[in-house]
Amino acid sequence: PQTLKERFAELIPLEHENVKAIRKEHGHKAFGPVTVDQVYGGMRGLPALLWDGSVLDAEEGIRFRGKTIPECQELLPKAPGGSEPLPEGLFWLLLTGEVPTVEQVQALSADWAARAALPSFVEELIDACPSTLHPMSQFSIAVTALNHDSAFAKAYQDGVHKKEYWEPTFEDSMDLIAKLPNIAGRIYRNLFGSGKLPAIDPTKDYSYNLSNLLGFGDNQAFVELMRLYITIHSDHEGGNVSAHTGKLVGSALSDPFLAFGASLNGLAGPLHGLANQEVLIWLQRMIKQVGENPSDDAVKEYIWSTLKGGQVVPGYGHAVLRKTDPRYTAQREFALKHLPNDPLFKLVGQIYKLVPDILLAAGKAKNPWPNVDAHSGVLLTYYGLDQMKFYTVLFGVSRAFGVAAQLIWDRALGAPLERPKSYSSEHLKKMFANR
Ligand code: FAM
Repeated sequence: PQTLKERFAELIPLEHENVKAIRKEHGHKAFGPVTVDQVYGGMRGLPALLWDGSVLDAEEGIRFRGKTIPECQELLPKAPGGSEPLPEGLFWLLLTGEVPTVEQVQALSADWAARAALPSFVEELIDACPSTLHPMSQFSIAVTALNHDSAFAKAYQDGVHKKEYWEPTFEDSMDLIAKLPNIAGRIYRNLFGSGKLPAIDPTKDYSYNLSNLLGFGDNQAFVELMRLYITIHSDHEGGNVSAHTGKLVGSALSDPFLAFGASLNGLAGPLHGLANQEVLIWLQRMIKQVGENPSDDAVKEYIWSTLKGGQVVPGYGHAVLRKTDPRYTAQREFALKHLPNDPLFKLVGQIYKLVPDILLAAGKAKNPWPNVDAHSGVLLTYYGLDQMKFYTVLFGVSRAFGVAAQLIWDRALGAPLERPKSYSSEHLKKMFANR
């Protein structure tokens, strides 16, 4: 079957024509005013980025190349006997906009398995990290160190023509994605496990190999969870901190390892990817205070105490979404199917019933509904992966799919260095004094 690289190479000239036509017809047209509040307020809603892989609708949630999560679950190839989409198929979709065949997905699984081994110095770097160093910092160190063998960095030094930038970027991106299970598995084993790491099984899919490296390979339901987890955490349009960071750093022609290392540092923030760890810490604290079957009043009291303490309720709210995150709903459906009676799952459902009204009553959050992080830790805990400091590493493995797909397209389309204008407050006061 045609490989991903061959199909992608065919699509590049078509996309160049598409962009040229759009800029010819619309290039001079304006979106509208940019307000001073947007400059002070984190650029909310500012039209600033282009990314065809996924778009986030405030009411509907994410669409990957126009397809909702349920549509991806239905259309993307599955593993034999599995019912969740294979992330290999999601990556093919993000990059090409097309649904691959099972054979094409199997070839991608095998290609990634063949690229999975880490340089020994990277293994030693990970092993040298103290157990007190957060898994996300260890993850970022290891990914950045992969720059050592970057095909793009080498090609650039060798004077590659800018029309060819996409090719070594593609190779680095394949290597990046392929090496994440061994990095994540090694960090997990060093912190929480023991013994020798299992070898990558070249006949199995990506999610199986990741699960196996974490010690859950023989748990079919966990492997299925990984397939769903990696699919839904992969991309969330271009403006979220980790995707936006990767794009920005890549625009300086830093290779995919340096760019994704930067993404991981953004993902490690409590308002972004670290929220999935924060949710579990918040839940455990609540259980310590009100027990495992609390009354609604006790839960309400705990939620209010969080807000009164000047903290955020982790797993709720979103900078773009204004409805329940479909990534939350997809996880809820998985839980209803696999762990309907789990006490922590029931608690998440009870909190879902109570938080939105309280956030609305508190009157600040623009979106009182749950996001992807409100549910993910509960599923992982159920299967025994209850070390919450590790959760954002799994989020990072998945987000590499979206960041890498963007980097490949950016280099293929010759995306320029990103350099927005900044102003001082004094300057703004003068600019708007008489308007
Ligand atoms: N709990 C308490 N207050 C919240 C809140 C929440 N869940 N969500 C928003 N607010 C507050 C926010 O802190 C701000 O207060 P201040 O004016 O005092 O700064 C106010 O409501 C207006 O904020 P907003 O416009 O509604 O939200 P933002 O677009 O500024 O921020 C989030 C969006 C996601 C950072 C925010 O909702 C939040 O902090 N949520 C909790 C952390 C979390 O779950 N993050 C994960 C997001 C997820 F999508 C991801 O990236 N993994």
